[in-house]
Amino acid sequence: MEGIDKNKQDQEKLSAAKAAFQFVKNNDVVGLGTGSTATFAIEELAKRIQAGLKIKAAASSVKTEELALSLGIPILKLETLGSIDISIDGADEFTESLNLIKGGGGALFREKIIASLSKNSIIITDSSKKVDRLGAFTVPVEVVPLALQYVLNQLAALNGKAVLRKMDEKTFVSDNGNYIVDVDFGLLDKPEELALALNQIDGLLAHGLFIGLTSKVIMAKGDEILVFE
Ligand code: ABF
Repeated sequence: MEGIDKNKQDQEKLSAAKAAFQFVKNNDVVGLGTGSTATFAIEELAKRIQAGLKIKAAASSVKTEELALSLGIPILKLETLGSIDISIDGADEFTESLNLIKGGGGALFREKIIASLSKNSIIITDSSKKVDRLGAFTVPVEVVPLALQYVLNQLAALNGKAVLRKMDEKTFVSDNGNYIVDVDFGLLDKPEELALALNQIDGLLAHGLFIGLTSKVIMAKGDEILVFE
């Protein structure tokens, strides 16, 4: 990463995570994101529960659920929840208009369900995630395996350069048993239009463009906290 070392970046992630807790109230149902920034928030939440905060949580991935349970955070089943009071998650890129690319960690579908259920969807980031235009980070899409070739055809028709995600030389499989395809569409002039086009593709379960789902982005930059809403 240019311009910021990992320690400083982690410090910013932690500061952004702490700043999000001014919005968490007793008895809230809290949606928990996935990724290294969300992990800072989950660890901070555990400390606040030990100090007396009473909340219940919903997890956006198996990894997050395991971490939360190991830290004593009570977890509700996502399928039982009609709404979530507040969610705290990271992002791969965001713009000042609160559009995001998410899914670098492969948890985009559950993250999107949590964001969609949330009355207050808060994104926390270090200063590397803010961009003028989305798209330097490829757009992850989650694909039902039997539809892979069909979806690849449709992505090519949208001028996307698609790469099937691998991990340790094996095809990456999401928590939902699906593939993740990372698609390079170049820098996006109209992310809203691309999101609508991707929504039309059968077999494409979810994509990492989060448009109009975010209440605020809390970004730490050095010692400063910047809030975009
Ligand atoms: C999740 O974690 C994802 O949507 C996003 O891909 C990723 C960001 O990871 P990190 O916080 O480690 O940069 O929020």
